[in-house]
Amino acid sequence: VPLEETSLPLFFGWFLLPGIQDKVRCTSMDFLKTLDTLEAFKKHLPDFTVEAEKEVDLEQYFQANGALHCTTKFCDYGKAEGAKEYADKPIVKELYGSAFELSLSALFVTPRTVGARVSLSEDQLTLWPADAEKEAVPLVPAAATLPAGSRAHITLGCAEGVEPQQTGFDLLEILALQQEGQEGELVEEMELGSLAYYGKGRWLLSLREPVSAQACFSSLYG
Ligand code: 2AM
Repeated sequence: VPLEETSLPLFFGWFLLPGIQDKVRCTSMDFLKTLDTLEAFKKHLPDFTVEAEKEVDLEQYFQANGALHCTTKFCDYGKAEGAKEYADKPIVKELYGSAFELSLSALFVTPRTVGARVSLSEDQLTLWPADAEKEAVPLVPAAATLPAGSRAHITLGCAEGVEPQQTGFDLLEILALQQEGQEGELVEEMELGSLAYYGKGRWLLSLREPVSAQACFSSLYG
């Protein structure tokens, strides 16, 4: 009996190749290292942490978890809604194991998560589940009106006790503010790009040069 008929994976997604994982981790570390030394960050620190601390070491604050990837469909071994339908899609079968170039267009930090925004191409959107943004509506109501692919991200770290899926919700919140016309408060032109503040401890660094990341479309059984 083929494996696919006995069980479904934990999730499908694009898995970054090892070399580019190191590069993305380094870029993220550099960003965190710089961010927590900025006066603007210190000024907004009370939005970031409820504890009456004067400083926070962001590299310690976030815990990294496993291989870097961009989840397309969380299947939970078949228990998640639409898991089987996704796994059975001809395009998923056809492109399974293929190589892709993901475009990482921004880094973001919130009191809960740090992540990279992935800007999906038309081809990549064919693997994006139709309901990915809708699923987030109970937590981020404006997600209903955001374009498909808005939730696409790579989790780079989570604060203690925070689930990785939070990263996508945090990204959607920032994109919803942008859609409402809030540009964020431009804080600083950094080497990597422009840093803007969106309130409530939410920071977005729009990369001057998007990072192109080679990735394989596959799944994880875990
Ligand atoms: P992430 O995509 O934000 O990193 C295993 O837990 C992977 O599946 C993680 O990468 C995680 O989050 C993602 N994940 C977990 N639960 C999810 C859910 N309900 N919806 C979408 N993705 C989920």
